[in-house]
Order: sequence, then C-alpha cells, then structure tokens
Amino acid sequence: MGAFAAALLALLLAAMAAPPAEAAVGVNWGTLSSHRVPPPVVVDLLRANRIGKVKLFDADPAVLRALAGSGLQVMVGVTNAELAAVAGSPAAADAWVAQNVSRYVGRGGVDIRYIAVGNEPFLTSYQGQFQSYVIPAMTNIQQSLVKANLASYVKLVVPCNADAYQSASLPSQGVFRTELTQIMTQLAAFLSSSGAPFVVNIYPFLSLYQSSDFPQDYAFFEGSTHPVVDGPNTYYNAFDGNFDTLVAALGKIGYGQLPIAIGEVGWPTEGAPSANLTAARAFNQGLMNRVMNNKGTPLRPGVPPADVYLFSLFDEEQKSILPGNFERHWGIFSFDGQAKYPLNLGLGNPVLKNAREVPYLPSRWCIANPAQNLDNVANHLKLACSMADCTTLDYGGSCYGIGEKANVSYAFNSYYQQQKQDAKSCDFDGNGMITYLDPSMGECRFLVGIDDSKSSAVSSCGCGCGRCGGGGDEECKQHEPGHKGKNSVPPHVSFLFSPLLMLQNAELSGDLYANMAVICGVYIL
Ligand SMILES: *[C@@H]1O[C@H](CO)[C@@H](O)[C@H](O)[C@H]1NC(C)=O
Ligand SMILES: *[C@@H]1O[C@H](CO)[C@@H](O)[C@H](O)[C@H]1NC(C)=O
Ligand SMILES: CC(=O)N[C@H]1CO[C@H](CO)[C@@H](O)[C@@H]1O
Repeated sequence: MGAFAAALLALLLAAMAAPPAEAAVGVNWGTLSSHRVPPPVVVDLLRANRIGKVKLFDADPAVLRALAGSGLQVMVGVTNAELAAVAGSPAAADAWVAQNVSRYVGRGGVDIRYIAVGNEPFLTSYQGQFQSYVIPAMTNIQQSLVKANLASYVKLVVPCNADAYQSASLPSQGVFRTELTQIMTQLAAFLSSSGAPFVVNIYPFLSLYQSSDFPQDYAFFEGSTHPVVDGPNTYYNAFDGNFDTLVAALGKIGYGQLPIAIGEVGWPTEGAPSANLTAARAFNQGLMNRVMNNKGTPLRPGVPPADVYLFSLFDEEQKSILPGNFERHWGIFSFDGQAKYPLNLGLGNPVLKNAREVPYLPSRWCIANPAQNLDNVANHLKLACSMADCTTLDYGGSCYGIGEKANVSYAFNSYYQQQKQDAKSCDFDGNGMITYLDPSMGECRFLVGIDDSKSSAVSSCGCGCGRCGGGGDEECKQHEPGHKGKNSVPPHVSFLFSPLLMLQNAELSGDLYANMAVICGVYIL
C-alpha cells in the first residue's frame, strides 16, 4: 500500500471512529391558538423549510395524522396533567402508548422518535407537584414501549427548564437544585442507558427580561463587552454559559458525558422592551450560526447540542400572559404561517418560506362604528380583550400608540375574528361595524382569522395583513389568480394600491389584475 493510500485509509478510519458531531434543527409546534393553521398546511410549511424535526407538547390526533408519511421526526409529549395517572398505573401507561404512539407508527405512519415525559415538570413555580411522578412515569412508559416492541426506536426524554440548575454564577459551578439531586441522578442514569439526550430549555431572553443588570450583549452571539471568565474558559454568550452550567451539573452527578439537546430556545418579537423583530432575528440567526459551525462550548469543544428545537413555530394568542405579553409572540412565523423576519436555518433555504394555501376567513374586519362616540365601550373592550388577544396594544407591542378609537377597533376585530366572524360578535351594542377595508396601519396588523373547519383551502395570501407588498410579495405571487372570488368580498369594494406596488407586481407575472387581486386579498370590481 502506498503512503498516500495508507494516509487515506487512516483518515477514513479516523472519520469512522469519530463521526463529526452535527446538530439538527427542529421546531416546537404548539397549538394554543384560536386561529390554527390546518395541520396539513403546517406540515407543508415544515417541509418547504426543510425542517426535519418537530416537537409537540401533546399527541393531538389531527396533528399526528398530518405528520403521517411526512418523513418528519416527531417528539410527542405526555402532559404534566397526565403524569400522575401514567406514573400510578402500568395499564394507564400501556393505554397512553397504544393511543398516542403505537397506532401512528409503522410504514407510512408517523416517525415518532421521542416521548417527552412531562414538560418542565421540575419548574420551581410548580412547587414540586409533578416531581415525584417523573421517574415512575418513565419506568412505566418504558415498559409499555418494550411490550409494544418500540423500545429500541422510541426514546424517553424529560424537557427541563434551566431553573433545575440555574443558580450558579460561573458555569463550572453548575449544580442541580438540592432537592432534585436524586431525581436528576436517576434521570441521567435512565437517559444514559437508553441512549437519549438530556433535554433542556435555554432562554437568554428571560435572563435579560428578568434582570436589569444582565449585560444585553451577553444575551446575543456577537461577542460581549462583559464576557464571563471561568478559570481557563471565557464565555461570550449566555447560551454557551448556560449550556456549560448544565454540563458541569451533570458532571457532578457522574454524567458529564451525557448528550444534551435543546428542547426550547428562541426570542419573542413583541411584548417587552427587548422583544422586537431585530433582536429576535439577531438571536435566532446567531444561534443557528453558532450551532451550524459545530464548535461546541468550552466544556464540550467540537460537540454541539444533539438537537436544537426553536421556540416557537407560531405565535399562539391563547397562551397565558402571566409571564408577560411576550409569551404570545415567540413564533418565527406569525399565527398564520407568515415569516416574521428573514432567517437562515442552515437547511438549504436562505430565508424562511411562508405557509401556502392558508384558508383565511373572508377579508372583512370589525371596527368601532365611526358614527358612535366611545363613551360606552369600556366593558366591551374589556370583554373582547379577555377572550381575544390585545397584547399588541400595550407598550412594546406592534399596535402601541395607534390611538384610542383604533385601540377599540383593534380589540373588536380580535374578538370578531376569534368568533370566526360571527356577525353578532361585532355588535357591541351598536358600537361595532363590519368593514371590507383593511384597517391595518403601519406595523399594526388587524388580523383576519383562519377557517379551521376546512383542512386546507384557497388563500387570499394573508393580506388582510398589510404585509404583502412589504416583503411578502415573493410569496404572494406564488398564489394562483384563479383563487380570486373565493373570498366573499362584495364587488363594490375598492382598495388603494400604491402605484409602485402595482408596478412591481405587474412585472412579476404580467397579469396586473390577478396580482392586484392577490396582493391584499381584496378584489377590484
Ligand atoms: C430591540 O431589542 C434590542 C435588545 O434588547 C434593543 O437593544 C433594541 O433597542 C430594541 N430595538 C427597538 C427598535 O426597540
Ligand atoms: C390603547 O390601549 C393600550 C393598552 O390597553 C393603552 O396602553 C393605551 O393607552 C391605549 N391608547 C389610548 C389612546 O387610549
Ligand atoms: C397528550 C395527549 O395528547 N394524550 C392523548 C392520548 O390519547 C388519548 C386518547 O386518544 C387522548 O385522550 C389524550 O389526550
């Protein structure tokens, strides 16, 4: 064998012995929304963006049916509320696995790879109420998987909040909360023996939000004027610091080599001073670049996280705002699957692709009746905002500062759309009025809801949205002109198009009428 061939062989062997570690990017798909994009449309969106992994918080049959045959790898979840039952009874665990896993897997079925046993069950604010169920629930479900012949394929994990260990000031001092030491040791042993990663949720945004002296640039990935020096290691971003705090904590219970996956990580786009599009884009793109370069962290050089699931796929306007208004605005896509900002996930598309064929309700809105004064709307406003989402009206929201009357219109419309445009829901004792003219202004988008009675339908391009024409044109032009007329907009409606926009769109396909029709879902004559 020549020296060259020998060197080549040595290289090959080395490559085989140590396959280069690579992180895979996935997303969290939550469904706490009254405007749910139909699951088949979501699956198309995931595939168009080449996202190969998805993490669910439950095992919703409609979602799982849509994922069948998609090739996506799926994590389903035992909810915290289900933990006690599953922990207390092997039969309950068998039933859970039969109903939520076994019946979906197999040829042409759903590629379920993980079951999350609880969601952040050790969260400090739960005051230990789920803690004792976790290991027994895992044990029972593992037995059920063995019986179902799925144990070698489907692995159990427990997504943990970083508050399980977060108290340390230096990463090397990382240690699990004292009351969790025993459970974490059992959990790590379990994961280690089954070859599953420790799953942790990391949120530099929350560190910044909760602490006024948290150095802002340390939350991002562009280097920091306040690096954390920890012995021989220097940390320039909170993500790495947090990750290595976990590595250190695992090391102290004897599992310093356990693979780690990131169950949730992301940045919201509104609802707090540091939540905005620029910051969200900077964080998520920085994270993707960080992960894609496979450099790892000081304690795990060259070993990136096993998987990274972005939080979140969509904005979810039914989430609790107890933590803050930002809670409803974590999506890389708006509620209806439109990209909020350019993001390269490193999966082949330079930017995110929008959802297509979203079945919007007709292009109409509910606003405050201009003929009425606003003397008697306070209670209506309160009711509307208690049911639907008005967080965008607050300071730090995209509709902040639109004025009193517009505030009322916004609230009325949110409620009206949530009620699926039921005419009665726009009454408000005569203070409401239905309009066919998009009341959106600037960044403030008056939404049009989604018709989730259909599984998919024609699209008006989401353009109630004031979004098309401002960067969404690329997607708009992909919609077929043949769809016009499906949205029941009366023929007398006209719309002010910017001449420039018309010109741009006419150029795109040469069919001015069709493009005007799809630009904003309102049809001329
Ligand atoms: C967006 O958030 C970042 C991060 O906190 C902040 O530095 C920036 O000023 C914010 N931008 C705007 C326009 O509010
Ligand atoms: C609009 O509503 C928001 C949120 O309730 C409030 O902060 C703001 O002051 C309102 N604006 C006017 C002009 O009433
Ligand atoms: C978490 C989850 O979705 N669990 C489901 C398992 O299956 C049963 C029966 O279909 C549902 O009732 C549970 O909600």
